[in-house]
Amino acid sequence: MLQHTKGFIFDLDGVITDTAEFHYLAWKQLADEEGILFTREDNEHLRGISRRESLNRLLKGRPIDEYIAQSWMERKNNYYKEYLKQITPNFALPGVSQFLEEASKIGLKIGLGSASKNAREVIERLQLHKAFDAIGDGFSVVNGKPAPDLFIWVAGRLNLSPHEIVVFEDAEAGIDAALKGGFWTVGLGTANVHKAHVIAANIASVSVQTVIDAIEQINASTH
Ligand code: B16
Ligand code: MG
Repeated sequence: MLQHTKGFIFDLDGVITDTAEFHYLAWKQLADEEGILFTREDNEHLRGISRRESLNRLLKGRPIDEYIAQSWMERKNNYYKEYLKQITPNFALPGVSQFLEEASKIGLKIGLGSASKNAREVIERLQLHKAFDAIGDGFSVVNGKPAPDLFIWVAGRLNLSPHEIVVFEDAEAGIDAALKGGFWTVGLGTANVHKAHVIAANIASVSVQTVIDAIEQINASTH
């Protein structure tokens, strides 16, 4: 069978590493200082969502002036960046670097598609930046996930079409974005990823070949 999968795009938080806890601690500090109730459960709904949209959800409809919104986001980001200093290559989730190596060995192009404006710093601290042929982050497009724009932007950088790429995501907003863009999808973890073509617990529980085979099989059965 002619392999039609030519590239992989990975989300960052929840797929390559787990920065969700740092996002939680940083938002929590801001929320506590401002007397806003914010729980770990609330934080689960911020997965894959931009910083601005996260603040809107944190405020639960409470209106604030734009200059206050900007200063709160800056404060949260400063707290978050302090946590990022702890990141070393050991913070990559299990199996990630082997998976990336395996994928590039068989000639797949590899992209990153993260909503985070800190994605480059994180990927450099993980010492994984050399594994990526293209990095799309929170600065790349105007419309973030669940809009498909970011993944389409990365696909363009990889010189591939969406139907030649598999997107790995841990968040509903990310799976929706990838499906809207016409990508193949692998949903990872415990959040709401049931719409993905293939579902797995994490990267360590799949191999590059099992993912390709599963996608090729679905593709063959729908043509
Ligand atoms: P920043 P991903 C996302 O990363 C996080 O899941 C989300 O919680 C965060 O709000 C967003 O990045 C923006 O992050 O404030 O650093 O720009 O999952 O798309 O890699
Ligand atoms: Mg994510």
